[in-house]
Amino acid sequence: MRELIDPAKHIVLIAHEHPDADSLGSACAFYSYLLRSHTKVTLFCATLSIDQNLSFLPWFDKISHTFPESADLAISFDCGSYERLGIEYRGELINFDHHISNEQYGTHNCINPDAISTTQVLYEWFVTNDIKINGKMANALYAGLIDDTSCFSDPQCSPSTFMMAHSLVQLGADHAQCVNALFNSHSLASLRLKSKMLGEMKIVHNGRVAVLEVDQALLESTGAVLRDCKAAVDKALSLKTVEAALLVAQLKHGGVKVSLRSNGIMNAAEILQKFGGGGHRTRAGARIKEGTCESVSRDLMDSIKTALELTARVNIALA
Ligand SMILES: [Mn+2]
Repeated sequence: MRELIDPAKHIVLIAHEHPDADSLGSACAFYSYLLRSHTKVTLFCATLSIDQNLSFLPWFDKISHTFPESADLAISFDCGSYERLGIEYRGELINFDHHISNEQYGTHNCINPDAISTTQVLYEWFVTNDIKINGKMANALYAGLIDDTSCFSDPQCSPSTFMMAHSLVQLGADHAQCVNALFNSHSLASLRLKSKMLGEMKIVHNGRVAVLEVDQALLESTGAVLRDCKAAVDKALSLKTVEAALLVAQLKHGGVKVSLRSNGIMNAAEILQKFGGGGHRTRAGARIKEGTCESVSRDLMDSIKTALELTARVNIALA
């Protein structure tokens, strides 16, 4: 990897569209590192209106929405598919990621599906390559770690997760700042939306599946935005009997956005891959261009039920 990075004249770091703290945190940490050796580095994101809760990340004010023509190397972070980059670029590309569904679209792919966040993939890369992690880098890497683990509540957290957290806090990551920005800075609109969504949530399939549907009217009446829907679907999964939570949200310009959460019994990424999406075993997403909330919800419910039945049968066979 370094043989590609060292001679590059203009490197572009790409966070995916509608970035979260993992994607943007990774790109920001890498930006800090590259400033030591390179004069031309661009921090790029195709989305114009980035969640302002992420503005505590270092170099947030450096984000550019124009892809530079002179780029001779691009590095993407946390982008499971080429489409998520939000641009057309066919040059040299390093792909850092942890999605099990990653399409390996890079000319070089550095993917670890066992890593809990892309910032973990990066942290391990820095450590292996003997690269000093300064306070800014530590904070950006830590932000991605707590975002992707929902502040260490993900059952997949392992000793390596806590070792990484321990070391990043020692290196200068600010736990209070990250937690407050990512978990304690809700807008009133997002809380109103969450309460309405949970109020209208349907529990089906013997209490094993929660379904939440959101249309544009609900977003407008609460003043919330699409990314605010995430909190309710995560909450739905916390119900004792629920094994899968499905969110189907109507998009402004046609099509629907789907988010699927699983307690790990069913593979969410596998299901949404059939619908052009991807992600992880416990969290996956897709944007479906054709169809309405009802039709997509119906199609997906069939796949979810089949997957749950299949795991039940496997469990009986193993018992
Ligand atoms: Mn991630």
